Amino acid sequence: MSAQAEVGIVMGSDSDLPVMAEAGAALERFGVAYEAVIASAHRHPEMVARYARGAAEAGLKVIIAGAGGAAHLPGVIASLTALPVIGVPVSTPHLGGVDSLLAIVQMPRGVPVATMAVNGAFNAGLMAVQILALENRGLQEQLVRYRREMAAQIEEKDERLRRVGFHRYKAGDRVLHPGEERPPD
Ligand code: RP5
Repeated sequence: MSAQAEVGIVMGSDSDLPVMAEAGAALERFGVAYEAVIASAHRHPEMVARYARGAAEAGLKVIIAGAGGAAHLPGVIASLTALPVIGVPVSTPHLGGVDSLLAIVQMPRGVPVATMAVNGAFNAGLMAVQILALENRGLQEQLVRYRREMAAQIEEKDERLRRVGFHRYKAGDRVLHPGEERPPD
């Protein structure tokens, strides 16, 4: 039996999947159970309302919502639940995601959405982990280790740069951030 999901990752379209999968990657890194859902605020508002209204009762503690363009999904979900909602503006072909960012970040007083950077789904996952860690000692310890790992990697990069020199330090050789996948050749 799979574990009860603590985080719901909701996206407005399957075209958001490549970006929103990063939120799942962050949660998996910390062993946090989540569910992923496609539910559009414009194309299927009833489904969004049902999901948001039932989320707390279903055992979710945090919702991550990502959408692009007229990205009303995170705000609509936030209006229908008292759970913390983390918004991920997904980049768009015409306006580069500034449209998504502004649509998500400019919430009215009283209904906040914690808005990440454009395509910042990995950080959304991390933010969810940090919220859950408030009541979970194991997650707190994992977060401390994660930060230490990042610091160690900076030192490793610095050491390599000093060793091989500015011109021989190729970006392709660079040490990856914790949780970052090496891009395909
Ligand atoms: C938004 O419209 C979705 O979140 C997606 O980012 C964007 C485009 O959706 P598709 O036309 O690719 O389904 O609602």
